[in-house]
Amino acid sequence: CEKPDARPLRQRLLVVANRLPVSAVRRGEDSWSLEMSAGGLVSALLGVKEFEARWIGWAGVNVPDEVGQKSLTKALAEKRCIPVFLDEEIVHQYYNGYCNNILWPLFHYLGLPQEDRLATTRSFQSQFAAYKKANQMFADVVHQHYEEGDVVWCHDYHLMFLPKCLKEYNNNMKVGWFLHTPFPSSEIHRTLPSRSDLLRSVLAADLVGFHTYDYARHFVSACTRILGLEGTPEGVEDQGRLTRVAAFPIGIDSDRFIRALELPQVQDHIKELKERFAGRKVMLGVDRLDMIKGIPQKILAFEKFLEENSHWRDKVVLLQIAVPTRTDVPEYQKLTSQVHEIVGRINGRFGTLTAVPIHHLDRSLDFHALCALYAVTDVALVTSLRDGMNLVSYEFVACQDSKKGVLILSEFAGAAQSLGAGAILVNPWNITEVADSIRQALTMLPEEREKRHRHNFVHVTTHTAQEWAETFVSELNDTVIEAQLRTRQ
Ligand code: ADQ
Repeated sequence: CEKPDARPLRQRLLVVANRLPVSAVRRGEDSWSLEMSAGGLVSALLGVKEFEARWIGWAGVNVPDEVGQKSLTKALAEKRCIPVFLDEEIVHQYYNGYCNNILWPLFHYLGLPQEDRLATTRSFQSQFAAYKKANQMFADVVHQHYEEGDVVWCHDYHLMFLPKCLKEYNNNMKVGWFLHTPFPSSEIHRTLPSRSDLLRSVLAADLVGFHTYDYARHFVSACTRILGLEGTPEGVEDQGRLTRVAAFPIGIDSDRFIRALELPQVQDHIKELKERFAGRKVMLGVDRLDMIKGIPQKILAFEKFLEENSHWRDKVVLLQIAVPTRTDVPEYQKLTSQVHEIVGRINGRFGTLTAVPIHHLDRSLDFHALCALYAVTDVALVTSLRDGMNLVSYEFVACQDSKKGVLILSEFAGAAQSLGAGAILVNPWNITEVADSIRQALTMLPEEREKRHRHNFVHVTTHTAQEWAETFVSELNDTVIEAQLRTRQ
């Protein structure tokens, strides 16, 4: 039997992400309630048996006092989570500012905010300084908990400075970095005042991963054009040191969705939904309420479809479920009002006393309700203007093995590269094209639906989240071994 202080036999994996997979709510001076959130990354890593994963990140709460910090650290340790404490000012400048106001829109081709176009503006400089400071705070916590042999996997655009900070602590640390958003064309990246600093610090990692080959290619060409470094088929070379760059498309825990469909509570939900929408085809959109998701474009395309196909008006309903995010940011508030206004107008125009064509919910659904909705849907609509991958399209496919519904998918989502052969691909900016694809999807013959669904279902159930995580980490281990062999030669 294992001694309590024995070192684990499995390799330790330190997963560093801006947010921990746990939300903490303070109940008293030293008491906390913790709720695990089941996002894609969490379920990916829960399924990986080969490694012993620990999480390092911000718990999403401001804990200014030492008693609170100690008690939260203790409570989180039971969930294998290690907190990074960020104060309100840092969160404002680093998270709301540099991450969400600058990097997020830029990486999704929405450009830089007008007032930040010049590198000299105070807000840009102070936000970038806070970004670097926050990344250093993450590095300090990693350094405190690091043990020789650990693998450190840094996630996303919030932590582009982290690989450099970690290697400054310990050049032998195995460091991987993965981006969940697109990496834009080098022509876009070069508009960023801190473009070189960010690229250089990401390059300090041993392995850099993206969802698609295109994003990896954009990153390599940004390094060659902006930094003047050499791009090779393996990655980017700088003075004899290679940073490996590759595509690792994420997946979902498809079994979790498929199993959920058998549960009595999900079956009950399915029955209710079928009764509620009997005689009408169900179209579904599930998104965070973010400008990258193209929600207004989707709804306008649906309006155009109703306009041009009057016989469908009382035979189809669009359910749009949108979780509000970043609600304190003015652009997001504007988007919410815009969506409400369009939905109101269309319902006023095409609704009857007994039915409306669009049901729009501004909230999150629990997992079981979401699975039931996916299962009863005839046509799912994903119209992202840009999206790193888009897991909603995967989740829909996983829940459709009996119905074999149709997926309409934006060609600007990473998922278009994996589910493109089964989905109807659209340019979400082209409202006429999306409206036509809605008609095509609603009238598609069963054999065609079956063929398309089969293609996507096989992909979603074989390229899972677990496979994604295992492939990335084993590639990182191999990359470091190869680099060591190269230096010995
Ligand atoms: P997101 O932009 O959040 O992720 P997505 O990949 O679609 O986008 O994942 C959203 C997740 O939230 C899904 O698991 C979905 O079920 C859930 N969700 C969305 N709306 C919901 C609602 N109303 N109720 C309940 N759950 C809801 C970022 C990138 C993506 C990339 C992922 C993973 O922007 O491009 O695919 O990370 O790398």
